[in-house]
Amino acid sequence: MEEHYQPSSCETQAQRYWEENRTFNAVEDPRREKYYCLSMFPYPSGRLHMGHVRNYTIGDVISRYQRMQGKNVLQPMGWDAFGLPAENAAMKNNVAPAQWTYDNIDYMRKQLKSLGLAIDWEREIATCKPDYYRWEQWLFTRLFKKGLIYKKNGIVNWDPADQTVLANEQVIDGRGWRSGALVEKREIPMYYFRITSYAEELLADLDTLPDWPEQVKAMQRNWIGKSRGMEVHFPYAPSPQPSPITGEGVAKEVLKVFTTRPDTLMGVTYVAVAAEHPLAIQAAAHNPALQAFIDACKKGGVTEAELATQEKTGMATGHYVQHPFTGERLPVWVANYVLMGYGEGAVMAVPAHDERDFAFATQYSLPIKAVIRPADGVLPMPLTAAYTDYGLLFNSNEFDGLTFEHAFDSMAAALQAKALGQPKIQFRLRDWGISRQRYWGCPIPIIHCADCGDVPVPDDQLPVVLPEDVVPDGSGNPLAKMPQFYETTCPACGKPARRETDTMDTFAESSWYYARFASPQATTGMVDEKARYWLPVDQYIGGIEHAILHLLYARFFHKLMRDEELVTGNEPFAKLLTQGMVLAETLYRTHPNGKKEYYFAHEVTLERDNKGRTISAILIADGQPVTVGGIETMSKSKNNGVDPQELVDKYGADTARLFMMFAAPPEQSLEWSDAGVEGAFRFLKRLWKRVAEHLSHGPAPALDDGKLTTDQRALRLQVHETIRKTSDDIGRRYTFNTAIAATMELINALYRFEDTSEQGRAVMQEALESIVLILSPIVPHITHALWHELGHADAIVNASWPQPDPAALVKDSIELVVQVNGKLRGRICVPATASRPEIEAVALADENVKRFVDSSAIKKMIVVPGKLVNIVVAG
Ligand code: ANZ
Ligand code: ZN
Repeated sequence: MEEHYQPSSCETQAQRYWEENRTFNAVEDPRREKYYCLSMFPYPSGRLHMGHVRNYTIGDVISRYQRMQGKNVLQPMGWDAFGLPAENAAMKNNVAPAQWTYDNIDYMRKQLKSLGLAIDWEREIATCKPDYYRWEQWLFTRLFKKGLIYKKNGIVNWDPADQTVLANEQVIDGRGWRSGALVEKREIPMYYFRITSYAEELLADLDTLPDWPEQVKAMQRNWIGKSRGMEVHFPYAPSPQPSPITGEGVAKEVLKVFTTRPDTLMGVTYVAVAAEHPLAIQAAAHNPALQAFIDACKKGGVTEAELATQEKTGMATGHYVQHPFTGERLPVWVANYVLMGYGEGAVMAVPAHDERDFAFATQYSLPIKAVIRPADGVLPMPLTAAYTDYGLLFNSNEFDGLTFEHAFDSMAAALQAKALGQPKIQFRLRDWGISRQRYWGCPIPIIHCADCGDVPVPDDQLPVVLPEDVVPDGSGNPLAKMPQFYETTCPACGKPARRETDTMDTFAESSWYYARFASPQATTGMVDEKARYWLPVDQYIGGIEHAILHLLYARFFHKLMRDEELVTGNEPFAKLLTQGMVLAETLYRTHPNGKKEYYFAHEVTLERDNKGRTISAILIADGQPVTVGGIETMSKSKNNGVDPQELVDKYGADTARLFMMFAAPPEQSLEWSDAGVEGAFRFLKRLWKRVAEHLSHGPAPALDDGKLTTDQRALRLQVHETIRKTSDDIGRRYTFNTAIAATMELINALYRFEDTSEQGRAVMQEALESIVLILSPIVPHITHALWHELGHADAIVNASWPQPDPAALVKDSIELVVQVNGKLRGRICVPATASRPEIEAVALADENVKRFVDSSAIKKMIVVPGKLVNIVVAG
């Protein structure tokens, strides 16, 4: 055996062995329990970053552990290959997005392989390949025919200089990121997935996922946002154009609002509509001031956060509606705090009981009418703020005195009797717009025919192949300038027709890749019957940044595919782990203009204290100090990223993996530390050395547990306690760090154990084998080598997880707590075979116990075997 640990040769050999033996190729076997472990696949940006390494190491440890449990494990890998960065890189370097993407994939695949991940590479998928996206197109056509995909106008960011649609992230301070031109909003037709049809199920099924983090489920519930409320109709008289609606005369039309507080209905003093509401548009037709106000509203942000913080402004339309019960005339206002996309795009405003309405009414001197009071008192009048709690109704005629629940039912009945409203469940979730006016994505399989309308591409014409040799120039979608792409014939009538040139949101591809991995080469469908064997994913691992959209869309797709009878079960991911961020210290100088300039660690000389913490830093270039900033997420903009490749090149993949798993539990953030990396490397060297030292005494004889000395038994006890503890840490709790800590303690004990007798070596052999097995999911290369050195012909990757030996776990001595009158006063250690009087004697001899016990006052002693001694004293 080599005297010293040499990571690179260990790693090459182990990886070659796995590759030659196709060790990780997953084959369906109904007789074996399957385990599908999936880490979120990467976007092929060019190089792996530390977040990837962490994510994939966690998945790998879990996969390898499950394999050692005898499960039939599938761990696949692929590429989320469509998307905007490829187009940006294409423009910058004048290379086609396809070429750029495939080159990146080749490089990153090599990097992933160098990490020694137990991946079935024969299942690799790249979502930009026609054999993948053809099935997405196929599903699209099915859903389109079912009405689960439909077309409507949507609003996009339009860059008038570049004549192109911009993604939200391409709009910086209201201007196009390349042109600097002021961005406009444009309405264009787009396709939408009717995800709202599944809102109820997407919400309810969260309760069937006990192994998802509560936080993620809460975020999803919030996003889906179910509200129980009432639709209320406010009648108004339709006015023959162009005279304004007056609210007088015969009220034939109704303005609908959605409210969660129908109990406040008698407190409505005005009605507010969104700037895009038809009533607003109608009223503005003859009111230039109102039109100007509406235009100004549209310029503002549309996100909820922006709406919540912006100043509330509004303008009266001059129109009125009638209160559904009293017939009172209520003014209609346009208000910027009303969203067109929610409910009916209109609200019944109750300033006394809604904060936004209160602020608005105060600003525009609109009446405030209180109708809800606390159950145990009265409202302080005049109101200085909205009273938003539930309470009892007053000022509400026949509804006076009712509680919220009773008022809800009574109002519902009264409204329904007049056909002016009914209870309604409202979701915050919107339908998913998937049209993107971009090149590098999956073409939407629709053909536009002047006679037949939107015709889905027939199956035998799929896939609609995206040409791969295109270099976009930033001015509009290149597909729309390629007649060879868009000129086609109508599949229905055969006349010339135009192919859709929009591509799909790339969230579509990542919504079903988990299923495709079950049968990645299937040529007859999205998946084949193998999906029944592998799905659902038993363990899914990825970043918390995907807690809402990606996971919601994937859950939605699973239900869509289930309803197409492609998969079974209601959910794609049985268990979810969201790993924490990788952080590192920042080094910077603040320039006089306030800007920070960040430095790489290699540009400075660091001085550290004995705990490895940085105390000061000097820039090598000029010898002057640099500020040691806080610990922040590794990022390009802060120059605090550590390149995993450098780490692997310098120490090997095992050190990188060990450090990642030791530095923090997977769900917490992980602080980068060079000292920690060196510590991980030293530990592996120590392990290697201990095995080499042990083997230098020749092969160990068989262990005979009847012949062990006390010390030998003590070591065996620690070995088997370590097995028991690490099984729980790795298998159930996923606290890989504490498992590693336990093996470190065990190695320390092995260094203290210098017994080279026959049985001493037998115990040592067992201890080393156990450590090597326990660590093998975490550091698979070094353990591959050590396992062979320890005398095993078969590879460790085929070995089973070690089992604790109950006989070894029997303790020679046990610890008992000693109580005096029920209070904990000491701990004693007695032989496991000690008799009752012996235990009592040891308890009474304990120094601390003696301070609380006057032996003449002892009334009785209770001994609970294996647990405690309670001494009852008088006084
Ligand atoms: C009257 C009322 C009185 C309201 C009151 C609240 C308190 P959630 O819980 O999110 O469903 N609303 C309805 N549609 C809106 C829109 N398009 N834009 C902005 N706000 C809208 O919220 C429902 C409440 O939000 C509704 O109940 C409505 O105001 C408002 F004391 O109606 B409420
Ligand atoms: Zn046609």
